[in-house]
Amino acid sequence: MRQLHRLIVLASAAAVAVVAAPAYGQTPPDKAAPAPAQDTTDSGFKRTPAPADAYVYIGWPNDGEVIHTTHVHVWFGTRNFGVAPAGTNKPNTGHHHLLIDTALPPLDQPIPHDKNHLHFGLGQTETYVDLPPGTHTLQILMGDADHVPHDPPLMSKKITIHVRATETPVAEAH
Ligand SMILES: [Cu+2]
Repeated sequence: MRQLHRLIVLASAAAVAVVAAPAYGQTPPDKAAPAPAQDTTDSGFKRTPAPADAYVYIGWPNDGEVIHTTHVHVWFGTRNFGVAPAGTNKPNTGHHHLLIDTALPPLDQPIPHDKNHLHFGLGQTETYVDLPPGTHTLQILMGDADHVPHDPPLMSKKITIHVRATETPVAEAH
């Protein structure tokens, strides 16, 4: 009896899965060329494919750099991959996100939008960030039109920088 009940539960779960499967024919009609298939993640967000040879990098600062200002210039770029504003559904493009002092967010859903996750949704490839003196980490993570990381995700190396105070520091008491 218990076994039978389990079978019924499994059968209904399978039925739900079939219903939830992406329907065919939902590709927007304005696409001239067939777009690569998008996978739907467990969280329900589509992940846009990225070519295997695409990569993203931080051009400045260098890893380990000592920066003598709290107003830090950062620039970044891509190779074998285009930059497009958020909302642009063009294959092999995305926009940059600068992750500051944080680990990678979940890669199957939109990148958070807060002081640790800056979006460059206009397609910018450089910025200035104000960082307090100390050690900080920076990493770039690309996001697609909907701010979801690509599949495979495009992320730069996570670098560490050392920010020194701009003003002459007050003598420390010992
Ligand atoms: Cu974004």
